[in-house]
Amino acid sequence: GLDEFHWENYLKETGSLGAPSECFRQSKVPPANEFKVGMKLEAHDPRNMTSICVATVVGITGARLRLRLDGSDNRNDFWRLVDSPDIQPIGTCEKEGDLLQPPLGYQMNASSWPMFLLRTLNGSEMAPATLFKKEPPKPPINNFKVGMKLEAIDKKNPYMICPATIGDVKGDEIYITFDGWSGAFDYWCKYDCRDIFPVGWCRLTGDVLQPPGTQVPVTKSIAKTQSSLPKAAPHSMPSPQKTAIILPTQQIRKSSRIKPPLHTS
Ligand code: MLY
Repeated sequence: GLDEFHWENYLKETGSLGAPSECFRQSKVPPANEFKVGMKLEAHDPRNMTSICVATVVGITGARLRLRLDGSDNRNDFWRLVDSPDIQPIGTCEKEGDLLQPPLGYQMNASSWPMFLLRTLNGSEMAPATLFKKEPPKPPINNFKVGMKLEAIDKKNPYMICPATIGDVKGDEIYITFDGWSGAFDYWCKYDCRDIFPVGWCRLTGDVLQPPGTQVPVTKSIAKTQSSLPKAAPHSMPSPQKTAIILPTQQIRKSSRIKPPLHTS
């Protein structure tokens, strides 16, 4: 539709550039996702990274897997890339002389764990080793610059990948700001963080890219791209400050957050 999000238009409108793909710790060609829902694997428990647990693929989204730890509930799902070092084939743990652990919040009595493990793996489809891809190498240095655009995972809503901008750079750290959102979701991370992707990643992988928020107007960057735009009379140049784009959805979104009064009659 007309209101669909397109990076090409958006980069032009905001006078910005995507961060070069070499900046990211991601494969230039995104890894193929050949996993299937129901397959089991080993995963580090995100709530207790030292323990390795059995996980089931409960969803596929682009190059990522939606995972649920066996013996845990459905409220702690997490997402991992198929080339994440946090996942491995069933049997890896044992081969390395480790034991598969119950997840944090294992709902049953701890003494039931060995039998639970046996039953959960018995007759299950185990993801073959060939589906796990090697983690790409770290780029040697932090090459991100303030203003560069990217696609980033919203850590508070980790199924969401959203248009974002580098807001700050300090040593090996970068500040991820979410376009159109007030700042509540922004975060610092290492430049080689696996949660950030070059512009176009979602289109390539088939993952869902969220549209920018409508909370705050998107900053239009200054001067540098004006030369690349068609010549216009100086008075008709857009303001280099902020371009206010007030969409009707802003009102809808805002008001939907306010709970209506309870009617007693
Ligand atoms: N339900 C949440 C979702 C916010 C997502 C923000 N991300 C995309 C930066 C809300 O509307 O507050």
